[in-house]
Amino acid sequence: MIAKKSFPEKGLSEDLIMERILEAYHLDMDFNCGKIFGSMCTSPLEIARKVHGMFLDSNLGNPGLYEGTISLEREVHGAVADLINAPDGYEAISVGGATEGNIMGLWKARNQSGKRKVLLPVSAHFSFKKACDLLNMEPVMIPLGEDYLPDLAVMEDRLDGDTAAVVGVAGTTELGIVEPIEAIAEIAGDVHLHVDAALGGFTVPFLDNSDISVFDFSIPGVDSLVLDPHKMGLSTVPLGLYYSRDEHPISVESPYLTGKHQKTITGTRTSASIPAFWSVMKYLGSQGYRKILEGCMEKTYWLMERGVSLGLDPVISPVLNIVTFHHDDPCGVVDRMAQNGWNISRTVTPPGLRFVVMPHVTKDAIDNMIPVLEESL
Ligand code: 0PR
Repeated sequence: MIAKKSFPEKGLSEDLIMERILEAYHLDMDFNCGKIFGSMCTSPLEIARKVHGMFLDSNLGNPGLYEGTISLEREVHGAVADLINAPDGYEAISVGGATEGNIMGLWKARNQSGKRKVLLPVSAHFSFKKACDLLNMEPVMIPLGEDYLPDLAVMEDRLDGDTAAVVGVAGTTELGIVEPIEAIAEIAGDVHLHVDAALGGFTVPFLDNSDISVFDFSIPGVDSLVLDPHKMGLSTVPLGLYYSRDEHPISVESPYLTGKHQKTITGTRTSASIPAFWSVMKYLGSQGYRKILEGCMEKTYWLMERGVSLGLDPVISPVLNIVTFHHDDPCGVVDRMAQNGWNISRTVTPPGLRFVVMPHVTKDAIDNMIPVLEESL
Protein backbone atom coordinates (compact mmCIF):
# COMPACT_ATOMS: atom_id res chain seq x y z
CA MET A 1 0.00 0.00 0.00
CA ILE A 2 1.20 3.51 -0.73
CA ALA A 3 1.38 5.70 2.37
CA LYS A 4 -1.23 8.45 2.48
CA LYS A 5 0.10 11.95 1.95
CA SER A 6 -1.83 15.11 2.59
CA PHE A 7 -3.59 16.45 -0.52
CA PRO A 8 -1.89 19.74 -1.52
CA GLU A 9 -3.45 22.69 0.30
CA LYS A 10 -1.72 25.54 -1.49
CA GLY A 11 -0.72 25.71 -5.15
CA LEU A 12 2.95 25.63 -6.18
CA SER A 13 4.82 27.70 -8.72
CA GLU A 14 5.23 26.30 -12.21
CA ASP A 15 8.99 26.15 -11.70
CA LEU A 16 8.66 23.91 -8.66
CA ILE A 17 6.13 21.75 -10.41
CA MET A 18 8.32 21.34 -13.47
CA GLU A 19 11.33 20.45 -11.37
CA ARG A 20 9.54 17.38 -10.00
CA ILE A 21 7.87 16.64 -13.34
CA LEU A 22 11.21 16.64 -15.16
CA GLU A 23 12.72 14.39 -12.53
CA ALA A 24 9.93 11.86 -13.12
CA TYR A 25 10.02 12.39 -16.90
CA HIS A 26 13.67 11.42 -17.04
CA LEU A 27 13.05 8.33 -14.94
CA ASP A 28 10.76 6.99 -17.68
CA MET A 29 12.53 4.94 -20.31
CA ASP A 30 12.80 6.69 -23.64
CA PHE A 31 12.19 4.54 -26.73
CA ASN A 32 15.26 6.16 -28.28
CA CYS A 33 17.59 5.04 -25.48
CA GLY A 34 18.27 1.87 -27.47
CA LYS A 35 17.45 -0.48 -24.60
CA ILE A 36 13.75 -1.25 -25.15
CA PHE A 37 13.20 -4.60 -26.87
CA GLY A 38 10.10 -5.69 -24.99
CA SER A 39 7.49 -3.23 -26.18
CA MET A 40 4.91 -3.40 -28.94
CA CYS A 41 4.53 0.35 -28.74
CA THR A 42 7.08 2.78 -30.09
CA SER A 43 7.93 6.42 -30.25
CA PRO A 44 5.06 8.00 -32.20
CA LEU A 45 5.99 9.99 -35.28
CA GLU A 46 6.65 13.67 -34.63
CA ILE A 47 3.49 14.69 -36.47
CA ALA A 48 1.42 12.42 -34.23
CA ARG A 49 2.87 14.04 -31.10
CA LYS A 50 2.12 17.49 -32.43
CA VAL A 51 -1.44 16.72 -33.48
CA HIS A 52 -2.23 14.72 -30.33
CA GLY A 53 -1.26 17.75 -28.27
CA MET A 54 -3.68 19.94 -30.25
CA PHE A 55 -6.70 17.75 -29.48
CA LEU A 56 -6.33 17.34 -25.74
CA ASP A 57 -9.81 18.83 -25.13
CA SER A 58 -11.55 16.44 -27.46
CA ASN A 59 -13.85 13.81 -25.96
CA LEU A 60 -15.86 11.64 -28.32
CA GLY A 61 -17.91 10.49 -25.35
CA ASN A 62 -19.75 13.76 -26.02
CA PRO A 63 -19.42 13.82 -29.81
CA GLY A 64 -21.63 16.81 -30.65
CA LEU A 65 -18.96 19.18 -29.38
CA TYR A 66 -16.21 17.74 -31.55
CA GLU A 67 -17.34 17.85 -35.17
CA GLY A 68 -13.75 18.14 -36.34
CA THR A 69 -12.51 15.08 -34.48
CA ILE A 70 -15.53 13.15 -35.74
CA SER A 71 -14.79 14.11 -39.34
CA LEU A 72 -11.24 12.77 -38.98
CA GLU A 73 -12.51 9.66 -37.19
CA ARG A 74 -14.82 8.92 -40.14
CA GLU A 75 -11.87 9.16 -42.52
CA VAL A 76 -9.79 6.87 -40.32
CA HIS A 77 -12.59 4.32 -40.09
CA GLY A 78 -13.15 4.37 -43.85
CA ALA A 79 -9.50 4.10 -44.82
CA VAL A 80 -8.73 1.30 -42.37
CA ALA A 81 -11.91 -0.48 -43.49
CA ASP A 82 -10.33 -0.54 -46.94
CA LEU A 83 -7.05 -1.87 -45.52
CA ILE A 84 -8.80 -4.81 -43.85
CA ASN A 85 -11.39 -5.39 -46.58
CA ALA A 86 -14.41 -4.61 -44.42
CA PRO A 87 -17.66 -5.37 -46.27
CA ASP A 88 -20.52 -2.94 -46.97
CA GLY A 89 -22.53 -2.51 -43.80
CA TYR A 90 -19.52 -2.75 -41.48
CA GLU A 91 -19.34 -0.72 -38.29
CA ALA A 92 -16.12 0.70 -36.84
CA ILE A 93 -15.67 1.91 -33.28
CA SER A 94 -12.59 3.63 -31.86
CA VAL A 95 -11.51 2.02 -28.62
CA GLY A 96 -8.63 2.29 -26.18
CA GLY A 97 -6.72 -0.66 -27.61
CA ALA A 98 -7.04 -4.32 -28.46
CA THR A 99 -8.03 -5.26 -24.91
CA GLU A 100 -11.20 -3.21 -25.27
CA GLY A 101 -11.73 -4.42 -28.84
CA ASN A 102 -11.46 -8.04 -27.75
CA ILE A 103 -14.06 -7.42 -25.04
CA MET A 104 -16.35 -5.77 -27.63
CA GLY A 105 -16.08 -8.76 -29.99
CA LEU A 106 -16.89 -11.32 -27.31
CA TRP A 107 -19.67 -9.11 -25.91
CA LYS A 108 -21.38 -9.07 -29.31
CA ALA A 109 -20.92 -12.82 -29.70
CA ARG A 110 -22.36 -13.55 -26.27
CA ASN A 111 -25.38 -11.29 -26.65
CA GLN A 112 -26.26 -12.45 -30.13
CA SER A 113 -25.86 -16.16 -29.42
CA GLY A 114 -27.00 -16.29 -25.81
CA LYS A 115 -24.12 -18.73 -25.31
CA ARG A 116 -20.98 -18.54 -23.20
CA LYS A 117 -18.15 -20.76 -24.44
CA VAL A 118 -15.17 -19.14 -26.17
CA LEU A 119 -12.65 -21.28 -28.04
CA LEU A 120 -9.37 -19.59 -27.28
CA PRO A 121 -6.01 -20.72 -28.67
CA VAL A 122 -3.32 -20.87 -25.97
CA SER A 123 -1.56 -18.19 -28.05
CA ALA A 124 -4.34 -15.66 -27.38
CA HIS A 125 -3.44 -12.53 -25.42
CA PHE A 126 -4.31 -12.38 -21.72
CA SER A 127 -6.88 -9.69 -22.45
CA PHE A 128 -9.29 -12.50 -23.41
CA LYS A 129 -9.11 -13.74 -19.83
CA LYS A 130 -10.29 -10.32 -18.68
CA ALA A 131 -13.01 -10.38 -21.35
CA CYS A 132 -14.27 -13.81 -20.28
CA ASP A 133 -14.27 -12.84 -16.64
CA LEU A 134 -16.12 -9.57 -17.24
CA LEU A 135 -18.65 -11.15 -19.57
CA ASN A 136 -19.05 -14.30 -17.51
CA MET A 137 -17.94 -16.39 -20.48
CA GLU A 138 -16.09 -19.68 -20.32
CA PRO A 139 -12.71 -19.91 -22.04
CA VAL A 140 -12.05 -23.30 -23.61
CA MET A 141 -8.33 -23.40 -24.29
CA ILE A 142 -7.17 -24.86 -27.59
CA PRO A 143 -3.62 -26.24 -27.37
CA LEU A 144 -0.94 -25.39 -29.90
CA GLY A 145 0.72 -27.99 -32.09
CA GLU A 146 4.44 -28.42 -32.61
CA ASP A 147 4.32 -25.53 -35.08
CA TYR A 148 2.79 -23.29 -32.36
CA LEU A 149 -0.39 -22.98 -34.41
CA PRO A 150 -3.75 -23.80 -32.79
CA ASP A 151 -4.53 -27.51 -33.02
CA LEU A 152 -7.43 -27.34 -35.47
CA ALA A 153 -8.55 -30.92 -34.85
CA VAL A 154 -8.97 -30.13 -31.15
CA MET A 155 -10.73 -26.88 -32.04
CA GLU A 156 -13.17 -28.73 -34.24
CA ASP A 157 -13.74 -31.24 -31.49
CA ARG A 158 -14.39 -28.62 -28.80
CA LEU A 159 -16.83 -26.57 -30.89
CA ASP A 160 -20.32 -27.46 -29.78
CA GLY A 161 -23.83 -26.09 -29.46
CA ASP A 162 -22.80 -23.97 -26.44
CA THR A 163 -20.02 -22.12 -28.28
CA ALA A 164 -20.53 -18.35 -28.54
CA ALA A 165 -17.24 -17.42 -30.20
CA VAL A 166 -14.02 -18.66 -31.71
CA VAL A 167 -10.89 -16.51 -31.54
CA GLY A 168 -8.00 -16.36 -34.00
CA VAL A 169 -4.88 -14.20 -33.71
CA ALA A 170 -3.16 -12.37 -36.53
CA GLY A 171 0.24 -11.62 -35.02
CA THR A 172 0.50 -13.49 -31.73
CA THR A 173 1.97 -11.62 -28.78
CA GLU A 174 4.70 -14.14 -28.05
CA LEU A 175 5.83 -15.26 -31.50
CA GLY A 176 4.20 -12.93 -34.04
CA ILE A 177 2.47 -15.81 -35.81
CA VAL A 178 -0.46 -15.16 -38.12
CA GLU A 179 -2.85 -18.01 -37.40
CA PRO A 180 -4.74 -19.72 -40.26
CA ILE A 181 -7.89 -17.62 -39.95
CA GLU A 182 -9.43 -19.07 -43.09
CA ALA A 183 -9.23 -22.62 -41.71
CA ILE A 184 -10.45 -21.42 -38.30
CA ALA A 185 -13.42 -19.73 -40.04
CA GLU A 186 -14.29 -22.99 -41.72
CA ILE A 187 -14.38 -24.73 -38.37
CA ALA A 188 -16.35 -21.88 -36.75
CA GLY A 189 -19.03 -22.04 -39.44
CA ASP A 190 -21.92 -19.86 -38.21
CA VAL A 191 -20.32 -19.29 -34.82
CA HIS A 192 -18.91 -15.76 -34.28
CA LEU A 193 -15.24 -15.53 -35.26
CA HIS A 194 -13.30 -12.69 -33.67
CA VAL A 195 -9.83 -11.88 -34.98
CA ASP A 196 -7.28 -10.19 -32.76
CA ALA A 197 -5.10 -8.34 -35.25
CA ALA A 198 -3.62 -5.96 -32.67
CA LEU A 199 -0.19 -6.46 -34.23
CA GLY A 200 -1.03 -8.06 -37.59
CA GLY A 201 -3.46 -5.32 -38.64
CA PHE A 202 -0.77 -2.77 -39.39
CA THR A 203 1.95 -5.20 -40.43
CA VAL A 204 0.56 -8.00 -42.60
CA PRO A 205 -1.03 -5.65 -45.20
CA PHE A 206 2.34 -3.95 -45.66
CA LEU A 207 4.46 -7.07 -46.07
CA ASP A 208 5.00 -8.60 -49.48
CA ASN A 209 4.96 -12.13 -48.17
CA SER A 210 2.56 -14.49 -49.87
CA ASP A 211 3.32 -17.15 -47.23
CA ILE A 212 1.37 -15.16 -44.64
CA SER A 213 -2.24 -16.18 -44.66
CA VAL A 214 -5.16 -13.79 -45.07
CA PHE A 215 -6.66 -12.69 -41.76
CA ASP A 216 -9.26 -10.03 -42.50
CA PHE A 217 -12.86 -9.53 -43.62
CA SER A 218 -12.11 -10.92 -47.06
CA ILE A 219 -12.74 -14.21 -45.24
CA PRO A 220 -16.55 -14.36 -45.08
CA GLY A 221 -16.53 -16.05 -41.65
CA VAL A 222 -14.74 -13.19 -39.87
CA ASP A 223 -17.35 -11.38 -37.77
CA SER A 224 -15.28 -8.90 -35.78
CA LEU A 225 -11.68 -7.75 -35.70
CA VAL A 226 -9.49 -5.37 -33.76
CA LEU A 227 -6.24 -3.69 -34.79
CA ASP A 228 -4.06 -1.19 -32.96
CA PRO A 229 -2.83 2.12 -34.39
CA HIS A 230 -0.84 2.52 -31.16
CA LYS A 231 1.35 -0.47 -32.00
CA MET A 232 2.67 -0.78 -35.57
CA GLY A 233 0.21 1.94 -36.64
CA LEU A 234 2.98 4.13 -35.17
CA SER A 235 0.63 6.57 -33.53
CA THR A 236 0.01 7.73 -29.99
CA VAL A 237 -1.52 5.71 -27.16
CA PRO A 238 -4.27 4.86 -26.64
CA LEU A 239 -6.01 3.82 -29.85
CA GLY A 240 -7.49 0.59 -31.08
CA LEU A 241 -9.99 0.17 -33.90
CA TYR A 242 -12.76 -2.37 -33.48
CA TYR A 243 -14.62 -3.52 -36.59
CA SER A 244 -17.79 -5.49 -36.81
CA ARG A 245 -18.92 -7.08 -40.09
CA ASP A 246 -22.40 -5.67 -39.54
CA GLU A 247 -23.83 -3.16 -37.13
CA HIS A 248 -22.50 -3.62 -33.60
CA PRO A 249 -25.74 -4.35 -31.77
CA ILE A 250 -24.91 -3.14 -28.26
CA SER A 251 -25.46 0.42 -27.10
CA VAL A 252 -26.92 2.37 -24.22
CA GLU A 253 -28.77 5.66 -24.39
CA SER A 254 -26.73 8.66 -23.28
CA PRO A 255 -29.49 11.17 -22.57
CA TYR A 256 -27.40 13.92 -20.99
CA LEU A 257 -24.90 14.12 -23.82
CA THR A 258 -24.88 15.33 -27.41
CA GLY A 259 -24.75 11.79 -28.81
CA LYS A 260 -27.95 9.77 -28.52
CA HIS A 261 -26.24 6.57 -27.49
CA GLN A 262 -22.84 5.12 -26.64
CA LYS A 263 -21.45 1.89 -28.00
CA THR A 264 -18.09 2.03 -26.27
CA ILE A 265 -17.31 0.51 -22.88
CA THR A 266 -15.76 3.76 -21.72
CA GLY A 267 -17.78 6.98 -21.54
CA THR A 268 -15.34 9.85 -21.73
CA ARG A 269 -12.87 8.30 -24.08
CA THR A 270 -9.79 8.20 -26.23
CA SER A 271 -10.00 11.00 -28.76
CA ALA A 272 -6.76 12.97 -29.35
CA SER A 273 -5.13 9.81 -30.66
CA ILE A 274 -7.63 9.71 -33.53
CA PRO A 275 -6.45 12.94 -35.25
CA ALA A 276 -2.91 11.85 -34.35
CA PHE A 277 -3.38 8.58 -36.20
CA TRP A 278 -5.15 10.31 -39.11
CA SER A 279 -1.98 12.39 -39.52
CA VAL A 280 0.34 9.40 -39.41
CA MET A 281 -1.77 7.56 -41.95
CA LYS A 282 -1.72 10.54 -44.31
CA TYR A 283 1.94 11.26 -43.69
CA LEU A 284 3.21 7.75 -44.31
CA GLY A 285 0.68 6.19 -46.64
CA SER A 286 1.05 2.49 -47.42
CA GLN A 287 4.41 3.20 -48.99
CA GLY A 288 5.76 4.74 -45.81
CA TYR A 289 4.47 1.90 -43.63
CA ARG A 290 5.93 -0.64 -46.05
CA LYS A 291 9.34 0.99 -45.92
CA ILE A 292 9.42 1.19 -42.12
CA LEU A 293 8.28 -2.40 -41.80
CA GLU A 294 10.90 -3.56 -44.31
CA GLY A 295 13.52 -1.98 -42.04
CA CYS A 296 12.03 -3.68 -38.99
CA MET A 297 12.09 -7.07 -40.72
CA GLU A 298 15.73 -6.65 -41.78
CA LYS A 299 16.66 -5.82 -38.19
CA THR A 300 14.53 -8.72 -36.95
CA TYR A 301 16.58 -11.18 -39.02
CA TRP A 302 19.78 -9.46 -37.94
CA LEU A 303 18.81 -9.88 -34.28
CA MET A 304 17.95 -13.51 -34.93
CA GLU A 305 21.37 -14.16 -36.50
CA ARG A 306 23.16 -12.44 -33.64
CA GLY A 307 21.16 -14.53 -31.15
CA VAL A 308 21.99 -17.72 -33.04
CA SER A 309 25.68 -16.76 -32.86
CA LEU A 310 25.30 -16.85 -29.05
CA GLY A 311 23.95 -20.40 -29.33
CA LEU A 312 20.29 -19.40 -28.94
CA ASP A 313 17.63 -21.30 -30.82
CA PRO A 314 14.81 -19.28 -32.44
CA VAL A 315 11.37 -20.78 -31.81
CA ILE A 316 10.24 -19.97 -35.37
CA SER A 317 11.69 -18.16 -38.29
CA PRO A 318 10.18 -14.70 -37.73
CA VAL A 319 7.03 -13.90 -39.67
CA LEU A 320 6.49 -10.42 -38.22
CA ASN A 321 8.92 -8.19 -36.33
CA ILE A 322 9.32 -10.45 -33.29
CA VAL A 323 12.16 -12.88 -32.52
CA THR A 324 11.72 -15.39 -29.71
CA PHE A 325 14.45 -17.77 -28.58
CA HIS A 326 13.92 -20.92 -26.53
CA HIS A 327 15.22 -20.56 -22.97
CA ASP A 328 14.73 -22.58 -19.79
CA ASP A 329 15.00 -19.65 -17.41
CA PRO A 330 13.58 -16.63 -19.22
CA CYS A 331 12.62 -14.88 -15.95
CA GLY A 332 16.24 -14.98 -14.78
CA VAL A 333 17.54 -13.53 -18.05
CA VAL A 334 14.86 -10.83 -18.18
CA ASP A 335 15.67 -9.83 -14.59
CA ARG A 336 19.44 -9.76 -15.15
CA MET A 337 18.97 -7.63 -18.28
CA ALA A 338 16.60 -5.32 -16.38
CA GLN A 339 19.18 -4.83 -13.60
CA ASN A 340 21.45 -3.36 -16.27
CA GLY A 341 18.69 -1.17 -17.67
CA TRP A 342 17.70 -3.34 -20.64
CA ASN A 343 14.09 -4.23 -21.35
CA ILE A 344 13.34 -7.55 -23.00
CA SER A 345 10.35 -9.78 -22.34
CA ARG A 346 9.73 -13.45 -21.78
CA THR A 347 7.33 -15.91 -23.31
CA VAL A 348 5.39 -18.72 -21.71
CA THR A 349 4.52 -20.99 -24.66
CA PRO A 350 7.25 -22.03 -25.11
CA PRO A 351 9.44 -20.59 -22.33
CA GLY A 352 11.65 -18.12 -24.11
CA LEU A 353 13.12 -14.67 -24.58
CA ARG A 354 11.15 -12.25 -26.75
CA PHE A 355 12.51 -9.32 -28.71
CA VAL A 356 10.03 -7.01 -30.45
CA VAL A 357 11.79 -5.13 -33.21
CA MET A 358 9.81 -1.91 -33.36
CA PRO A 359 11.06 1.02 -35.45
CA HIS A 360 12.92 2.48 -32.46
CA VAL A 361 15.14 -0.64 -32.37
CA THR A 362 18.21 0.24 -34.43
CA LYS A 363 20.97 -2.04 -35.68
CA ASP A 364 23.39 -0.32 -33.29
CA ALA A 365 20.99 -0.96 -30.42
CA ILE A 366 20.96 -4.65 -31.34
CA ASP A 367 24.76 -4.77 -31.50
CA ASN A 368 25.02 -3.05 -28.12
CA MET A 369 22.47 -5.38 -26.58
CA ILE A 370 24.00 -8.68 -27.71
CA PRO A 371 27.02 -8.67 -25.33
CA VAL A 372 24.71 -7.80 -22.41
CA LEU A 373 22.44 -10.65 -23.42
CA GLU A 374 25.42 -13.01 -23.62
CA GLU A 375 26.42 -12.10 -20.07
CA SER A 376 22.84 -12.50 -18.85
CA LEU A 377 22.20 -15.96 -20.28
N1 0PR B 1 -3.77 -8.64 -28.49
C1 0PR B 1 -2.49 -8.87 -28.78
C2 0PR B 1 -2.13 -9.87 -29.83
C3 0PR B 1 -1.50 -8.16 -28.10
O1 0PR B 1 -0.20 -8.41 -28.34
C4 0PR B 1 -1.87 -7.20 -27.15
C5 0PR B 1 -0.85 -6.40 -26.39
C6 0PR B 1 -3.24 -6.99 -26.90
C7 0PR B 1 -4.15 -7.74 -27.59
C8 0PR B 1 -3.72 -5.98 -25.92
O2 0PR B 1 -3.48 -4.72 -26.42
P1 0PR B 1 -3.61 -3.41 -25.53
O3 0PR B 1 -2.60 -3.55 -24.45
O4 0PR B 1 -3.31 -2.34 -26.50
O5 0PR B 1 -4.99 -3.36 -25.04
N2 0PR B 1 0.41 -6.87 -26.38
C9 0PR B 1 1.54 -6.21 -25.82
C10 0PR B 1 2.30 -7.23 -25.01
O6 0PR B 1 1.72 -7.82 -24.11
C11 0PR B 1 1.20 -5.05 -24.92
C12 0PR B 1 2.35 -4.19 -24.61
C13 0PR B 1 2.42 -2.93 -25.11
C14 0PR B 1 3.36 -4.60 -23.77
C15 0PR B 1 3.44 -2.09 -24.81
C16 0PR B 1 4.41 -3.76 -23.45
C17 0PR B 1 4.43 -2.50 -23.95
O7 0PR B 1 5.46 -1.66 -23.63
O8 0PR B 1 3.45 -7.43 -25.32
